Amino acid sequence: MLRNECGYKGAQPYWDWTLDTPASNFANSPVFDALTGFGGNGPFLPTDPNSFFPPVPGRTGGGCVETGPFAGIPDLVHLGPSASVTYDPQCLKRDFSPYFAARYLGMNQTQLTLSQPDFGWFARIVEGGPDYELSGVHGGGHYGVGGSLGQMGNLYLSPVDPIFWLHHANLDRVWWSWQKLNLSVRLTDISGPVQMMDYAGPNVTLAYPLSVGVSGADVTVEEVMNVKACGAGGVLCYDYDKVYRLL
Ligand SMILES: [Cu+2]
Repeated sequence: MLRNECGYKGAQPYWDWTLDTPASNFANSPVFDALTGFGGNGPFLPTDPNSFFPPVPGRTGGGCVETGPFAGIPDLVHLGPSASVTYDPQCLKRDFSPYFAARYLGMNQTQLTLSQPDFGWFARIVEGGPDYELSGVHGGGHYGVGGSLGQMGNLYLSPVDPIFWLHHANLDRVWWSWQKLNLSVRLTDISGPVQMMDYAGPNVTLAYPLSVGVSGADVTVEEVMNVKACGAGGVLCYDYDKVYRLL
C-alpha cells in the first residue's frame, strides 16, 4: 500500500538492535537520532506504586518524546489506554531501559535464539517467559523502548510507535536467518501455541488460517513460511539484504 498508494520507493527498514549494545550506547543509537532517526526517550516520570505490574527494570523515561519527528504532537496517538478504542488523544511516550535492551537485544541473546533446534524452541526463546527477567528478543525491543509507561511496552498500543515496525521486521529477519541455517527442513517447521503463552493448549499447523481482520484476506501459515515465495506458492515475496550468522 505504501508503494501503490503513497509512491514510496524504498524497502521496509529493520532495526538491527545487536548494533546498539552495550547499554551505554543504546540512547545514542542512530535509530533514535533527532534528525535522521525516530527521535529519542521521554523525560523520567515515576510509575504508579500501586500498579499490579512491577516497573520494567532499568527504566529511565516515561513522558512524551522530546526529539525527532514525533515530538510536540499531543494527539499523535488516538487510542488507549490499553485495549480501549475510545478516542483519547495522547502524545507518543517512550521509557527507555538501556539495561533491558542490552540484556535482551544483544548478540548473546540473538545467538541463543538462532541456536535453537526446532521452531517450537525458537519461538519459546524469542518470547521468553512471563516475567520481565525471563524475556527474549521480542520483549527486549518492546520493554527496552517502551518500558513501563511508553506505548511500545503495551500489548495493545505498541504498533502506534513507528519503531514497532522496525523491531518486528528485525524479529522476522531473525526467523528468516534461523530458517536459512537449515532451509529445506525449516521451510515447513511450525508449531507453538494458538493462544500466546498457552503451551498446554492446541498447536499451530501449516494449515492454520491467519487473520488480519479488515486489513486483508486470510492466508494460511503455509503461505507465509517462505518470505521469498511469490504468486501461487506464497504471498510475501521479499528478501533481506543481510541475515544473521551463527557464530
Ligand atoms: Cu511485538
